[in-house]
Amino acid sequence: MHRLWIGSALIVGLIAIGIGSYLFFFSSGSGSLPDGVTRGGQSIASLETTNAAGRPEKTFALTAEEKEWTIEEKERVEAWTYNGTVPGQELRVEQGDFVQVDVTNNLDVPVTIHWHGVNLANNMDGVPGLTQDAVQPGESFTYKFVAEDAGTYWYHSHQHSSRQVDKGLYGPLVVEDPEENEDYEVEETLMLDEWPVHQAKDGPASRQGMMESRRSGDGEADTKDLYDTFTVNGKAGEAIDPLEMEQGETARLRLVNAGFQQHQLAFPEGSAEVIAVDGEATSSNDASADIVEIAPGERIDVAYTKQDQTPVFLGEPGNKEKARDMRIPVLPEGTSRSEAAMASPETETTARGADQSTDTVLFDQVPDPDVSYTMDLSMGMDMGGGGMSFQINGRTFPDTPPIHVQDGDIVKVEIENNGSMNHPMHLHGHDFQIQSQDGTALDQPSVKDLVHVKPGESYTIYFEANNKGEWLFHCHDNNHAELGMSTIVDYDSVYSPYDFGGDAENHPS
Ligand SMILES: [Cu+2]
Repeated sequence: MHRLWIGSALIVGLIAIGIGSYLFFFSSGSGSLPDGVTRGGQSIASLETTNAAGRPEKTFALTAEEKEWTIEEKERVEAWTYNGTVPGQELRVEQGDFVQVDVTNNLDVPVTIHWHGVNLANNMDGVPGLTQDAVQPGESFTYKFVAEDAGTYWYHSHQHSSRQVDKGLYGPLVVEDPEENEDYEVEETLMLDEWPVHQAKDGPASRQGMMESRRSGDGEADTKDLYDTFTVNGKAGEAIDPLEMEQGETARLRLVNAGFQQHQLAFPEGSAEVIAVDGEATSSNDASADIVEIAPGERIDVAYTKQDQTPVFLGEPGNKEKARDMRIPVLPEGTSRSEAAMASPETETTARGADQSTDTVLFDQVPDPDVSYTMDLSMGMDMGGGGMSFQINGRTFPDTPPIHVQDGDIVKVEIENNGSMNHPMHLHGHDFQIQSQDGTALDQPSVKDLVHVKPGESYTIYFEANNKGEWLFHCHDNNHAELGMSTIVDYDSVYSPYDFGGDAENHPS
C-alpha cells in the first residue's frame, strides 16, 4: 500500500515536471515573439471557442489552391485562390448564426484565414505564430465563430499577407441583419484590389516610391510602382460586371478594399449615401458623399440611387491612368457600356471625417483610460540590409513595444503619423471609438476597426479590453506590415504557445 502510494506520487510528480517543462518550452523557449509580450497565465489555445448551442449553423468549405485567373481578356495571372475564384466565394450568414469554415490547403505554402472585423475567440483569429500554427500544405483547419454583429466583413490569409493577399487569397463575408427593414432593389459586394499583371512585383515596397512620396506628399507613392492593374471583384475594364439598375432603384453596395492602396469611387452628385463603415451603421445626419474614399482593409457600404436612365461609370475620379481599369458600369435596360460616361460630381466632398460617425458608440463620454499608449508611426532605414522599414515607436515588428492590457481595461491609443506615407491601422478582435482627430474632438465619434492615418495626422482612439488574447494591431498596407509596422495588444492573463518562424514557417505579416 505504502509502496503503491510512493509509486503513484512519483508518477504524478514526473507528469507534473513533464507538463511544467512543456509549458516552459512553449511559453518561454525557442520563441521569437517580442520580448515584451507576457508569457504567463492561460494558453490562448485553451480559450473557449464558441459552440453552436442551439444557434442556426452555417458550414462552408474553402480550399486554398492555385489557379490561372483571367483579369481581363489577355490579362492572366497565376493567382492563389479560395475555391478557384478571386475573390473567394461570398460567405453569407445571418446575425446570430454559428459559422464553421473548413479550410483545406492545396497550395505548396502554409496559409491561414483571418476574419477581418469579426470579434471572435482569439484562437480563431488566423494569425500564424500568434493565434495558431499556419495550416500546412495538404492539411486542414476548422474556424468557428458566432456572427454576433451584422455588417460587411471579409476574410483573407494572414500568412505572409503582403504576398498571399496580393495573390488573391481573400473573399467577402456578409452578416445579414434579419431585422433590416431597408429594402434595396440591388445588392452587390465590390472588392477592390490592384495587381502587378505586366510586371514583377519586386518587393514589399518601392524605395524610389518612398523618396517620391517624401518629395510629392503623395502618401501612396511607394505602392504605386508595384501594381499596374486595378480590379473590381477580380476583374478589370471590360470584364467588370455591370450593375443593372433602373431609374429610382437603390443599390446597397458593400465596398471592401482588399488592396494595399486607397481607392475612391465617384458617384453622380447627390446619388450616394454612406450607410455603414467597417460594418457599423452610420448616423443618419449627413452621410451623403459624392466621392467615397476607402482605405486598404476598410469596408464602406453605400446606398446608391439611380437618378435617371443614363448609363454611367462609377470609378476613380481624375485622370489616373490605372484607374481606367476600375470602372463599374451602371446600365439601365437598353443601354450599353460604350454609351457610359464617368460620373463626375461637382463637389469634392469625401466620406471621411464627420460623415463616418456611427449610430452606436462604445462610450457616451470620453472615458478615463486604464492604459495609455502612444503609437508613433514613422519610416526609416533598416541599418542591417540598407532597405526601408516602417516603424512603431522607432522599432520594427516583432520588436515593437506591445500594448499591455488586463481584462476590462479601457485603453487609449494616440496614433500619430510622422512619416510621409498613409497608414490604415487595423485592430484585431475589438472595435474602437475614434474620439478625436488632430487634437480636435469629433462632433460625433465613429466606431471602427480601422483608422486611416495620413501623413501629419493624429487620431485618439479608445477601446475596451473585453476579448482576451494576443491581438495584432497593424498597418493594412500589408507591404508596410511586412516591413515592420505591427504591434500586439497583449492581455496579461493569457499567452500564445506559438512562435514566429519554426517548423510551421509562421509568418504573420
Ligand atoms: Cu502603412
